[in-house]
Amino acid sequence: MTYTDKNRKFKRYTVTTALPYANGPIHIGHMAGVYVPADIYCRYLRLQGEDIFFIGGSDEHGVPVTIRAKKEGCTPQDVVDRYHSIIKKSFEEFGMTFDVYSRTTSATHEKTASEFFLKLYNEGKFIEQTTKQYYDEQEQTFLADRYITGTCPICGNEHAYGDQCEKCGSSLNATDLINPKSALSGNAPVLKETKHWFLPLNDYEAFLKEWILENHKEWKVNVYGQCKSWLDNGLQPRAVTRDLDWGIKVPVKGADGKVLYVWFDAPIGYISNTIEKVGDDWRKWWQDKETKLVHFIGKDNIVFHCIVFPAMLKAHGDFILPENVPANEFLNLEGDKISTSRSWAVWLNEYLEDFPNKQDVLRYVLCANAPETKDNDFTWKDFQTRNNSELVAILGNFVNRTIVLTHKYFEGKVPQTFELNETDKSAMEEIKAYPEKIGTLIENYKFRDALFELMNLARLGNKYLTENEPWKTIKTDEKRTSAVLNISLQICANLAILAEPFLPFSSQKLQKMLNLAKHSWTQAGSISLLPQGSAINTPELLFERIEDEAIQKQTDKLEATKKQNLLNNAEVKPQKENISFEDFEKMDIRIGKVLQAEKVAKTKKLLKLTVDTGIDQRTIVSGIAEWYKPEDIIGRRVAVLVNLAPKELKGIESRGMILMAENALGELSFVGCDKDFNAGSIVR
Ligand code: B3M
Ligand code: ZN
Repeated sequence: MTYTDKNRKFKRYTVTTALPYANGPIHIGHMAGVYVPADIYCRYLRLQGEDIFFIGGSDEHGVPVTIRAKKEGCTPQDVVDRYHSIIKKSFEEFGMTFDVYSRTTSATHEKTASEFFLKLYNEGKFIEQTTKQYYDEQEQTFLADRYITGTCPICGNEHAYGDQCEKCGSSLNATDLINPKSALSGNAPVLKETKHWFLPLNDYEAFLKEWILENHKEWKVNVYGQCKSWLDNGLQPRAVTRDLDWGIKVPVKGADGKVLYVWFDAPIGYISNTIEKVGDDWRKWWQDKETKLVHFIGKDNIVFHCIVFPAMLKAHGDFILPENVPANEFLNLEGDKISTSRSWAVWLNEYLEDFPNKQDVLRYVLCANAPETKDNDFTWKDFQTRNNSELVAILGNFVNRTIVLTHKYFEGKVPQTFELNETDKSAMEEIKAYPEKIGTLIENYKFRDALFELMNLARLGNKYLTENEPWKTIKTDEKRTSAVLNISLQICANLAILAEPFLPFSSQKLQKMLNLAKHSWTQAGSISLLPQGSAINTPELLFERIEDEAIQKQTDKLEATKKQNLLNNAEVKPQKENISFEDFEKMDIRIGKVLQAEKVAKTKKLLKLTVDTGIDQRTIVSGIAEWYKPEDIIGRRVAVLVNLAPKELKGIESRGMILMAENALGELSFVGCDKDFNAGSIVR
């Protein structure tokens, strides 16, 4: 095995994945950014026989949870109970091989995090500082940044949050907002003094600079770059406590109403979860220099895992530091930023309802398109193409052809090789290189490239089979056919082993089909994985085509979300200038009944209506054809402005106007009369 992280051999691995906030289900952005790569890494290491501990868990403190609780009218505990189990289930269903998946509301975590804080507190590692924070006098509570909204001083967006403007992306301080308002009471908050504990990050600057900028030049460019920019700008003390009633109580006197800042307790959650699972044995995973610690996270968590948490660990003194933090960039969805609050996401639980048993397809697409070096876009079209033209057409097709032919010509038994010719030998050489090629890429966190190489092995198989045409040679040369199918089956067996980290469900299925015994990673690369004469099972399709209708259903769903978001965020038009009652009285509005309706030729929008106004039966041309079919509105009662000056439209004289309500999307709806009133009734 080649070790590229500074070429150092470690005894064991501790691998962590960002603890998702338990305020919503898991979506494809989380999976592509963090969990798919981490699971590939851990499955691979296990196949290499490495000793690893793989940690996950839910982050259950913090303001996002309290906001969701407020919205839903329940307690924060209700929220985290619900989402923790949804998230945990999704991870299980997608084959995540965590050694532990726990939560930061556990008793073990409370104890571990409190003790961590106390050690630093007792050793004088914090500074106490009194600052002014926004306070809601009506609710008698300090306000977290997320609970304050106001106008962004940069772009003028009136709905910016106290920590960030989602419109222009600027990060803000609550005190930067113009016209700040409390999200709790709607009142303007006041500034009030409050005491907090700060970790003086500036004291760790020199250490961090040397540790990262000098000693970890091998970190991913995006990670190293972000660290460098933080360090170049100079570090400031950071508050590790908050005025909030949801979280771990600050375990010292005089700290009533204060809790540990969620970003102080959450990373300690990695340690607590280990303790919860393995008891006293936890130390070897966190305190032994022979252990390699790797954090899988998304780019918004870089500063916490590369700067703040290492400074905490350093301040504590007993811990190892991460060897690597292979953070990914973001995955977008159909061109837009994924957002839980705007429901712009593909949720794992919903995906599995629509695509049952297709976990590997999603794992494949998210890895093939992972945002490893830059933000990337997930589109349903690409999902379909990758399934149909890669998984089905390349991998599935090769395996299927091989197994079907083996049954056809050799009664489902692995045939003999006899003599290998030059083509076979060169195929053999190529196969031999794959385990190391793919493994090295995985060890260097290049999961996309690794997956691409796996598919190259399937491509090699397809090419080998196509060029050697066993369906032709069977008529003249059974020995040759036998050799070709043997080698093709051996390639299938190699694929079954090497695909395990990426496509665990399909790999299992394939191993079963081949009756392949359990192998380690390094045993792959050989062409004697399947003994001659051993029986293989009947072929089952590894992947199936995904048709247009299934994709259409998903894009329709997203369209509906987009529409709903537009409606939710639509600005209400400001009120017009006042008018007198006399002005209003000039309008003669009546209830009319639609007698006839037809489309106006050569127009998209117009309907020609005959309306009984009570006064007369008249023709009115109305721009509603996109929203109503003529046959559906006959007999309908509508509001008509009858004394509007007549106007010719497309050669038809229109006398009056049908009143319509219009929403933010420009959709029209009749303004009705919900009782059976006569035509001619007045509206006023
Ligand atoms: N819950 C943030 C996030 O989900 C946070 C990660 C904690 S890792 C210790 O992006
Ligand atoms: Zn802004």
